[in-house]
Amino acid sequence: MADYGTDDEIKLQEESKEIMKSMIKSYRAPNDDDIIQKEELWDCLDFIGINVKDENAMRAIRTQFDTDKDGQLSIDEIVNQWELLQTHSLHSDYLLKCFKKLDKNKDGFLRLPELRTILTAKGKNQFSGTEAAVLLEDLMKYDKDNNGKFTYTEFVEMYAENEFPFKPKGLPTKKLPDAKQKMDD
Ligand SMILES: [Ca+2]
Ligand SMILES: [Ca+2]
Ligand SMILES: [Ca+2]
Repeated sequence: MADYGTDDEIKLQEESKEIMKSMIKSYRAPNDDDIIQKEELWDCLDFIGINVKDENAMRAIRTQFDTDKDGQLSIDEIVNQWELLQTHSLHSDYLLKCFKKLDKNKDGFLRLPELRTILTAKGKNQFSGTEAAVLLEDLMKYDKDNNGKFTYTEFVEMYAENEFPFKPKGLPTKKLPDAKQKMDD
């Protein structure tokens, strides 16, 4: 059975996903298609245990979790990304702020040079060039679509898997890691 022990370790089995999909379908009108409309998104997510904090967090869901970029969220997109949606919803303030900070050139992706700059910036969490290179190479496993950069959802997964070098110790806070706060180039 899935382990719901901690926020950082939220996993859902394939079987559970199928159950969740049919739950959503049965909850909706029989003639509805598999697209979750904007106005029913809050309800639908709430129904499967995802409590979206605010409009800001919801906007990120509508844009970042639309995997096939067709402008809509399907039941599959929601259920297949349930763990990531859960992590996003639990930590949306922190994650969105952190992503925005890290995405220096504001293109919506975290690119390796952006991350390298953060990691090697002066501060008490400073990495050497070599350490940063090793770390980034390891993090590339989260580059699921192999395009050499991280989307928001890939970034959320990195965070969920607790392999997030930019995370402050202990519980996430709105405070950014020291390494980033002290960028004084
Ligand atoms: Ca879609
Ligand atoms: Ca960027
Ligand atoms: Ca990627």
